[in-house]
Amino acid sequence: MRLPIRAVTPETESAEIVGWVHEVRDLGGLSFFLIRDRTGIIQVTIPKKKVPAEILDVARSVSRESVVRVQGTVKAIEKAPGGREIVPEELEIISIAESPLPLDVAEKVPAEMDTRLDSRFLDARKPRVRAIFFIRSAVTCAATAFLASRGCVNIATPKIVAAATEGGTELFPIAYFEKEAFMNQSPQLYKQMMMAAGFEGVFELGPIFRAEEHNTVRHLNEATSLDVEVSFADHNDVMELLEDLIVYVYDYVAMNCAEHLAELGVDLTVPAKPFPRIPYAEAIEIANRTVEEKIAFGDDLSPAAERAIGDAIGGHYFVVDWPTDIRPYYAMPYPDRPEFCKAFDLMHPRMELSSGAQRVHDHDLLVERIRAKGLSPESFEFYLKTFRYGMPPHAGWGLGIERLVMTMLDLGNIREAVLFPRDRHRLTP
Ligand code: AMO
Repeated sequence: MRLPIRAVTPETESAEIVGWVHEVRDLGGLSFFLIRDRTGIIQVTIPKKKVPAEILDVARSVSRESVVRVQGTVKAIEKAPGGREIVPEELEIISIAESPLPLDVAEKVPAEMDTRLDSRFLDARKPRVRAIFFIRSAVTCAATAFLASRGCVNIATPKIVAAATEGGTELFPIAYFEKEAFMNQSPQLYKQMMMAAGFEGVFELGPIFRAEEHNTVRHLNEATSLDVEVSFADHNDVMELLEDLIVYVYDYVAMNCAEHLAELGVDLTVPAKPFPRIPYAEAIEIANRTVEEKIAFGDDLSPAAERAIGDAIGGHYFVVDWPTDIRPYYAMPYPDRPEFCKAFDLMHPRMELSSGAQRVHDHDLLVERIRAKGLSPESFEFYLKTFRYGMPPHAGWGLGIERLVMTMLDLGNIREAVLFPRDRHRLTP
């Protein structure tokens, strides 16, 4: 029976393993292979004089990254990875790999990001790259389990839609029979509609599509968002929920992904609660102490401003109390100072991770806000309708999963945190 490579120890007497040929070395009388599966690497040693001729024939014809099956005797040997090796009694090539490889999985030859992404399946065989995606899996599993434990219902909403949510720009139009349609920018309208449906708490983990022209290390044209909406809650309630989630997920990864973190050389520090809440006006003051291009009241925070504030704070923080004019129509203005609204951004010192707000739940005010943004209430009728038959007050947020993983693991490029990135220039694989 096949054993995962990690399960083969110096005490194992005999083992069958299946994996990819990571490295081949020939030292005259001895051949060495390193065989890799998702659990680890093992050395296979072939003493040429002691093994049957068939094994030698197979060993000579095998290429790097081929899939092989090895059945043999396990021996303790100090210098080998894991302190053990296998001397084969059987060696079988299950699937031969062509040579040369488009990419060096053993990472002796470094590769550019584009080369890596062109052969992502090979790139993902690298233990370091695999570690990122195993941690990403832990992050999304932990985050969704956390939200379910807080009573939120897992929903799925359409990605083919008729209207923009985050303003009229940055939409991908698509051909949808005889109608005009778009790829959805955010589940915003749908998650709010489920508050009208009485679900009280919902979450969705899914793709968002942004036709942003800029090509940066922190933007994708298809990203993954964890969206949350909660009824009878205000912006403070959902900020607390978000900060609890971040701490829970960091904790979970620290406890369950030690090996993958070690593979990446990441010493994970779980952020401490509560994260500072910094009013927008104060945030621009902090930024303007050091940034060259000053931020005027009513401007969005530039990447330089975000860095400056991040350096000053040194950890996760919220920017709260934003000017109503620069937030979407659905953000609730403060009743006593309507030029500010109950919107927030969750920031990592390096970049924005999440945006959210208490929402406008009053139909007429919402229509007014949509108009004030120069949008037409008619195109939002399917959404506005849900505000006319009993809509509870509600609040929520959207959290970018790639940015969460990128900042958690200190990755230099958001493309490291997504298997098959979609950016300005990349549509395959
Ligand atoms: P926003 O547009 O700020 O808010 O998006 C929420 C979060 O999603 C991530 N994100 C992206 N990540 C990578 N590339 C992109 N192009 C990209 N765009 C967004 C970010 C961002 O903070 N409807 C609101 C959320 C809400 O209010 O509930 C929204 O979509 O991490």
